[in-house]
Amino acid sequence: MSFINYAAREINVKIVFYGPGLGGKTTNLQYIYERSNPHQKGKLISLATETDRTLFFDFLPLDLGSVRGFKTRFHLYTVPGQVFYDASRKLILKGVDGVVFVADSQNERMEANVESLDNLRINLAEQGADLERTPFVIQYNKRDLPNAASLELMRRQLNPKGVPEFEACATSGKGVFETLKAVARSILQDLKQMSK
Ligand SMILES: Nc1nc2c(ncn2[C@@H]2O[C@H](COP(=O)(O)OP(=O)(O)O)[C@@H](O)[C@H]2O)c(=O)[nH]1
Ligand SMILES: [Mg+2]
Repeated sequence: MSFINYAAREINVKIVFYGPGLGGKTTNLQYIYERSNPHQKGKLISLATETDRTLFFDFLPLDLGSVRGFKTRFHLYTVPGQVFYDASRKLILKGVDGVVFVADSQNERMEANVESLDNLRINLAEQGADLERTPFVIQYNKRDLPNAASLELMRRQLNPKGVPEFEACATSGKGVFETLKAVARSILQDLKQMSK
């Protein structure tokens, strides 16, 4: 549910990075934050729980396009991945415009990936949203690790519908902006469709 600020001529959109604990959501956000223009970004805010942190910041990327003369301000959030933080995840998902699912490529995390994706679907449905109708991309992170599952296996388990997918190594930044741009593009397409 994007929010329009007429005075500033800005459309505010919310992007949530979802996925299993320790998959690399926070690393993605930190990488994006560090490389965003200081004049275009807000503070990096961290809400800490005992074992996990939710990160948030907003920025105004000038290269990601505008809609009908309105600039778009992106609000990026990570969710805590651990199973028991479901209430926080639900809260963070409220009013989401687009989702990046950060999957952990390590073989032994496949079950956690599947579980987290199911959890995303359920939590969206609870707020009357449908993952199939939400701008959504998948990132296969940690491709640099020797115990990474094959792309075919990951695709079969996590992306049967063939949404845009990206291989990444968030620690080096490989694939991070490609992923972000893809979800941004998909959100902007939606907005343009709605404003017709
Ligand atoms: N080898 C490798 N490690 C990564 C990658 N992305 C994140 N990590 C590491 O995985 C751990 C968990 O990452 P974090 O971003 O905190 O995961 P989150 O729980 O999803 O937010 C950290 O030690 C990261 O440095 C990656 O692409 N490759
Ligand atoms: Mg995190």
